[in-house]
Amino acid sequence: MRDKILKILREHQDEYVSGEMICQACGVSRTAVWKHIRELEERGYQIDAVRNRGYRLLYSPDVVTPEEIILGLKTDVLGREIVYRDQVASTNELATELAYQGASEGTLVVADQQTGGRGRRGRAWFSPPGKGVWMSLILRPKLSPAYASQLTLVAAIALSRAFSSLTGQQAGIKWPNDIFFGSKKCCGILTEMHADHDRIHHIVLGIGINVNMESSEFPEELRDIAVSLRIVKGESLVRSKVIQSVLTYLEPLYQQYVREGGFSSLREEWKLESITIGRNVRAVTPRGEIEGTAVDIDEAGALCVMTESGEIVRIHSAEILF
Ligand code: BT5
Repeated sequence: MRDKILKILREHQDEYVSGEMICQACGVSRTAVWKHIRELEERGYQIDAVRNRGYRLLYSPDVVTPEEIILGLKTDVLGREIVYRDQVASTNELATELAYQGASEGTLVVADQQTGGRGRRGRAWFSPPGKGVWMSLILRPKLSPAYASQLTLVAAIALSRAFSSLTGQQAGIKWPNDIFFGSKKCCGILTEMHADHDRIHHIVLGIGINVNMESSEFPEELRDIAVSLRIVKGESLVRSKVIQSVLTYLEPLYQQYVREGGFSSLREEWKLESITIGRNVRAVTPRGEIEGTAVDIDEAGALCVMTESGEIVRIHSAEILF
């Protein structure tokens, strides 16, 4: 109901909308409309209420609530269901719980703040309130578990494209799960899978995006390695629009990944967004370090590194240092 009232106010932003008209459009009483208006105000919306004229929306806050994300979202599957929390330990954790409870394909879990945001291998992800997009998508591709990690690469293409278009600056993918501007990270991906031996039950695709932080708002240890879309663009962005843009770029790529059975058909597109290929890298793998030049990505998404001796090593999982 709140979504509907907000939509009406948005459509008539330059004028007052009578309480009567909202009642009729929504099929509820005047008292109910007034209650919903109060709730919107509590969430940071400024609504002018004038006797005998009605309501007018003056200001919408930068929030990542379902009503803001849904309005103007053009996807068919991704984000059609949205679960929002002001604060959560980790959206990946909550999404996993919801996935086990049967949440549908494309469900988006989003929080204003994470108190226990996670990176890979138990690392922490800085997720303060009001400044970023901390979200997880629940996906149920009918694919073998071997393809699950490739979804990280597919999502990275969408994120890199979305960020370039939102900021007007070129973003790029650092294999496998980071999006960079220049030498600094603005986004990380954490893909977690739940499967049995031949079938994916669900994948939780976690995405953390630094949107509106200033440099000084990053903790000391991140200041030299992290960046936000705002710093890159030189002005702040509306977080719900960032989410819409990411979902819009991701949906067709995700559909292609499911239809074609994995990442291989998207390999060339990935390379166009990559800042990894052609670079000298040091890959820290569970079985030791490999140094060389990143020369390609293979059909399965492994990074191909040519060592000094000319040998090509395929790296499936590693920490990459430039
Ligand atoms: C990642 O891990 O980059 C994956 C991050 C995924 C976060 C999302 S937010 C929504 C969802 N829910 C979660 O709980 N997680 C996902 P990794 O490659 O391991 O990088 C982690 C490292 O990045 C840390 O050790 C820091 O050095 C650095 N880091 C932490 N917070 C950062 C931030 N906000 N911006 C840039 N770098 C950060």
